[in-house]
Amino acid sequence: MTLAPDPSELLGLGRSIAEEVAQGLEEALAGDVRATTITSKSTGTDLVTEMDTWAERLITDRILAARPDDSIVGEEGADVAGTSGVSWCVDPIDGTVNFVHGLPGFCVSIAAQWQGETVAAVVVSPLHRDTYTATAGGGAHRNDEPIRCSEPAGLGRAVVGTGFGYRPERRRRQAEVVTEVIPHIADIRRFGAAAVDLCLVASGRLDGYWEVGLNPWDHAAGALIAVEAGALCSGLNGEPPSASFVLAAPPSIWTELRDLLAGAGAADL
Ligand code: LIP
Repeated sequence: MTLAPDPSELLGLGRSIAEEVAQGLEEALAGDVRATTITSKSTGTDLVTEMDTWAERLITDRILAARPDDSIVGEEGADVAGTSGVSWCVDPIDGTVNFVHGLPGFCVSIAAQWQGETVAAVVVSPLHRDTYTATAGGGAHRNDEPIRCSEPAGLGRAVVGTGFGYRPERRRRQAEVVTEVIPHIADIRRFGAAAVDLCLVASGRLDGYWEVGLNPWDHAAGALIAVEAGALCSGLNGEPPSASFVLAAPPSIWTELRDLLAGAGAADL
């Protein structure tokens, strides 16, 4: 029988790798990222830089050097089948558009999963100087200080984040949903990296976040950090976060926000 791993050990490994990669990304910004090779994936706005590829290779190499029997899935195609029961879900640069434009908010996101459940998570946002971490049952931290989600009295006081996918028709619908939502909340934000948005909910800087169409590497780490900080994070009906829907918010407004989004057709995209 395979023994369950120690989440703290997985976090230590993931964190050291994420911080190394984040430093490399910050150094790359000293040059002209837009002058390097940039290609696109699903649509012309879904960018991949040389640094995405570099970062994913480095993360994969470092994990396998330390834990050769683990599995790895990554945004840029990493797909390693292991035997240990531990799987790593990696977004080498979440918020690639921010990175290309030198805007704060891109991050390195790494989740370690045991038998399908995320047990350790790290999100490093280098330009914010923020390292968010969590282990299952061990709480969430920013730069080693414990964090908690906010406790807004109601939706009218809530600053809520969201994101837009890359397909033009979906984006148009997502923008229409925002026009339905914004009259009922304090304000809306679109920062450009799902993992950071979830960590902003965890730290109480955002009072909620939703998005449709995310991939597992976008939300795996951030969702554990949000939940460990006291937020609720799931699909619209309480199911696990998925491409269908991710909604993270403090318990005090989760249901109100869910009802508002459902009424605005946020899931019908
Ligand atoms: C992006 C996100 C962004 C979201 C996009 C996309 P990428 O990830 O984190 O916030 O709106 O749909 O998934 O492509 O930069 O890794």
